[in-house]
Amino acid sequence: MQLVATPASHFARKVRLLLDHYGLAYDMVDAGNVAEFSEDKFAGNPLMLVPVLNDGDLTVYDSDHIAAYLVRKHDPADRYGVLTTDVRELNARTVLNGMMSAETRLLLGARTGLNTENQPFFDKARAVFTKGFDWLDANIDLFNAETPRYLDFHLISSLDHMECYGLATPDQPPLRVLRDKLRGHASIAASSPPEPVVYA
Ligand SMILES: N[C@@H](CCC(=O)N[C@@H](CS)C(=O)NCC(=O)O)C(=O)O
Repeated sequence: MQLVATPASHFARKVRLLLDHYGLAYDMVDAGNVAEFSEDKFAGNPLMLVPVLNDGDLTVYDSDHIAAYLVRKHDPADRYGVLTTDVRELNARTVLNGMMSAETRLLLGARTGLNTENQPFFDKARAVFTKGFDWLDANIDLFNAETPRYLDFHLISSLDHMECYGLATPDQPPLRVLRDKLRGHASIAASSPPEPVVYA
């Protein structure tokens, strides 16, 4: 299997955490600067986003779609709760995906030369972090620091990425405790984002 991603990508990390917890081997192909849009960079994904999974003849786009594909193929018992139909858990997934998109908006805006300060479009992205942290704190019972599941992989991928790029960090003590406990698992720490890459 081949995962087209970047070492710092938060959307890719939740898939990598699942692959790692299953002990599935894969090669990571670094897509480099995802703000660029050369045709072949994204393994045929017309949305020009990573991650993309290549598995034999199959190509799978989108992190949650890839996660569900891996579960159906390798873990019918769904040990990490990827195929949940619980409405609150799926709301949490939606909130986290929205926060992660806000991260991308700010980073790629700045990376492509936009001034992201005092601009309503980017101010709204930053407000998503504040409101998102409040929502996560109010729904903290959905997470499990002792035996992490896909939702926990999702949370730590977002929080670590935000911090790595200096975007935001939660003030809520329970959320910080949860984050630190998740970071304490060697299986999670192993894929922590590297120092941010600065593209010329
Ligand atoms: N819904 C997609 C979002 C993926 C995404 O936004 N990936 C970022 C990198 S972490 C990206 O490729 N961004 C390029 C862009 O927004 O142009 C998923 O879950 O895989």
